[in-house]
Amino acid sequence: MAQTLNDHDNHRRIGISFTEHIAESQHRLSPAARGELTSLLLHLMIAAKIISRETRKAALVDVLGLTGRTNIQGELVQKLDEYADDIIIRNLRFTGHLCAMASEEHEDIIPIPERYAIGNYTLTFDPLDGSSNIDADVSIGTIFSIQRRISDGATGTLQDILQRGKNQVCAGYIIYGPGTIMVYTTGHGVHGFTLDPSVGEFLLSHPDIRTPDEGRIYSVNEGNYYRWDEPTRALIDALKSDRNYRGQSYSARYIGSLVADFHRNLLYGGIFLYPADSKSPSGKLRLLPEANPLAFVIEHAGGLATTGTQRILDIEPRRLHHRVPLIIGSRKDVEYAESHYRGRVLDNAGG
Ligand code: P6P
Repeated sequence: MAQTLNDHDNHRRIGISFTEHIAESQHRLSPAARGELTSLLLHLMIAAKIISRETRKAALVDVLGLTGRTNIQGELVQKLDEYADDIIIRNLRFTGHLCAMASEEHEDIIPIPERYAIGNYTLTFDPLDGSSNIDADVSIGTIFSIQRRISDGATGTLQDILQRGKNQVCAGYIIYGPGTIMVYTTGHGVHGFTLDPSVGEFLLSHPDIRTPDEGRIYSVNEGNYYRWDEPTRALIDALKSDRNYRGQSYSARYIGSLVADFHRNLLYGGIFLYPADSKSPSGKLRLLPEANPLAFVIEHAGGLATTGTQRILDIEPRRLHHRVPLIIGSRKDVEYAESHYRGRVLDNAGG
């Protein structure tokens, strides 16, 4: 007996392709849409598939690279994050959907070459975050943020890129780990897709992700402890003990790869922190290609993202590589963290 699917829920059917999911969602949510954002995302997924394939070879190439041979795979020997950056630019610039791009790897915005049409969106991305971990085969990821252009000139401008995170129309990431998983939101739920290499498609594996209201995991580089301010030290000391709003200690989990730490906490619950410290007074992570897209995802999954005193998505970007402290994850855990920076720490009763 063929399973009869409730059409309304077809877009939640495990195994549905990303292509079908995004087309159905677009039709359901904005029937008048011309499919520009859908097409943009499909081209981004092609780039992700190529990056996934190359990251799997990277370890092999590193071995080959040790022979010093400069064979066809020499192309792969170049820094993998530069490779990923190039793949994304080449696969997106011709689509006619973008007016400009910005990459963590480039000091300035990336214009669309004159030979291509200009579109109504911008793409800001971190092509391969955590790539210093690739030699140890640790999960790494691509993070992306899409905004609607606001300028009206012939080409996109920095103004189109320097928009608040709350204006994003779409954001997400691809994590290259034991599997390659793409997580995205357009503001209507957060959905995860797993790449099936035998099909060459991202298939729905995590429909409607909701992050737990409170977790049992905290993720921070404790090697920075003596560079933190007092509220940050007090917060981490509390999470490590039972002297916190939960009355029980948290487990420490820190991979040192933002997308991997974020993805685990998104699914299991918990809090990730990269606070400001005496060495990085504005924090280490970048607002536009990292904090904003992950904040957009976490908020649409029921969580929060803050600097400790300000909602990430409300921050007015001052420059392309604007850095911010980032505290992100389960709602109650982030609220508890914020209470330390307000000077009135929430107690067990959350009072
Ligand atoms: P630290 C990787 O270099 C990265 O940009 C993020 O992926 C990660 O969360 C952070 O830096 C790790 O930084 O100082 O703890 O090594």
